[in-house]
Amino acid sequence: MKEKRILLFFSCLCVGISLVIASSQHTCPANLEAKCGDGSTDDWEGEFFPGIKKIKYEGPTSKNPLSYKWYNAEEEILGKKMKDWMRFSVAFWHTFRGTGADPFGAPTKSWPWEDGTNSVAMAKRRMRAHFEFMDKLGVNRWCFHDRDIAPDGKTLAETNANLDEIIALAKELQEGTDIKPLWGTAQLFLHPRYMHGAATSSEVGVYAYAAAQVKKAMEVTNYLGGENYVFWGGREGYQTLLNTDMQRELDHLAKFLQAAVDYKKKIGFNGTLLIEPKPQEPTKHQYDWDAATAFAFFQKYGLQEEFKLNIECNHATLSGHSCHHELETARINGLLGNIDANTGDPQIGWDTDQFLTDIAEATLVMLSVVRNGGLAPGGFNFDAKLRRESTDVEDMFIAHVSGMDTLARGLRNVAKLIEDGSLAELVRKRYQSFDSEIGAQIEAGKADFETLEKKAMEWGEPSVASGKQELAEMIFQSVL
Ligand SMILES: [Mn+2]
Repeated sequence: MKEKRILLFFSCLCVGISLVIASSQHTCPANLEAKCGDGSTDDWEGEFFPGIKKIKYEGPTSKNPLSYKWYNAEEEILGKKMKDWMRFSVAFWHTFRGTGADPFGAPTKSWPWEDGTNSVAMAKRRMRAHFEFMDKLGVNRWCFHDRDIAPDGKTLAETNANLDEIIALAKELQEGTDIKPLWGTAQLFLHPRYMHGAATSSEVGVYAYAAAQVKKAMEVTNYLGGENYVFWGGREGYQTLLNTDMQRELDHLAKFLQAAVDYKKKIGFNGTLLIEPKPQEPTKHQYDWDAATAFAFFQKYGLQEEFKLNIECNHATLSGHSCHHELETARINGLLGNIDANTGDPQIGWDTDQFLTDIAEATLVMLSVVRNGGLAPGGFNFDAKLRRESTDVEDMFIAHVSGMDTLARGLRNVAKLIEDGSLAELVRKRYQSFDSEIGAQIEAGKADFETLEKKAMEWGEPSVASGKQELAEMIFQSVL
């Protein structure tokens, strides 16, 4: 059934792409006065978003959809500027490569700067649009997969040359700004060669190809001043254990990650390496199931000092956890490095990657971030796409403004929770019996079973206080 769905997805995608190509003629942004390249060169001088001015903070009473109501970058909250708590970044793949295709339908977006090709010239124009978008949004970080920003060539060498050309342009566009990548990564899941996985493929040639791709992606991320490097094991997992040597695949994955650590040190890349857990999709079982599974994997292979986690809210819910659970699991183990700020749909069963707009969830997310003392050198990236039915250029801005405002509002709510203090007091009181002499002995690992049995005999039936769950919820609701 699943295979049929995937087949359907690809056939839809192909039909969609050929439709777009067949019907496409060269288009320019709406600003027709601007110089418009013919698609074969990158001599682009036009404005891609001519009707949109820089997005500004206008406060919660503003009705302007192209303004921030809660995110005020320079405002200080809990001892840090909002921009330093949030460290927002634009995800190139969703924002500029998202087509609106889903498992049942063709692409719906036809952005005015797209000419229907996957050429290097088109990649350059798209990169220019991306930089104008960041500038107007007021976001100074971005993240990318190697293959989203530059097209595949006929050979690996040609592909690397394509990537170099786009990276040179990105470097040029970054110059004189404070823009840099929050992180880079290698796309190791789209191409058919990766159908059995990359680092966990049964084919040694694929393992080597993936290593070469990660090597190059780490080099260009470092060259652009990227602060982190992410591994999402797109197809690192299995479909059936009947044909899978799970132990051998996990050993291969660990060797691959260790080689990445070694290469990072060799080239002097100081960025944090991040693993992004996900339970399933596209494989039936992904090896980085959730934060706890990834932590166990790190410990088994001695990688816990070299990696942190990039927690994605939609992946958290797919694994049967809340986003807050995954963030706290990562945080208490010293692994919270970055957040893919998105959300799933409570009724749709797959990874829908929607912008996070639930204020309660955003407040819980920000509670973990504040407890973590921030995310730096990590941050937030919007691993979120416009809905299939949102097809106006303006929607790209509105979606980001809405996602950023929701998290900013979450941060403001956390400040209120901390200032109010009653939730922390409720938790403190709940555990106060451990503030006793015997409690301290237990926590210091000095209370053996004989000592505890003596206490249990002496005390008789223990008294058990109310958990106050409804009160905790009432306090939490009061700040939303
Ligand atoms: Mn996702």
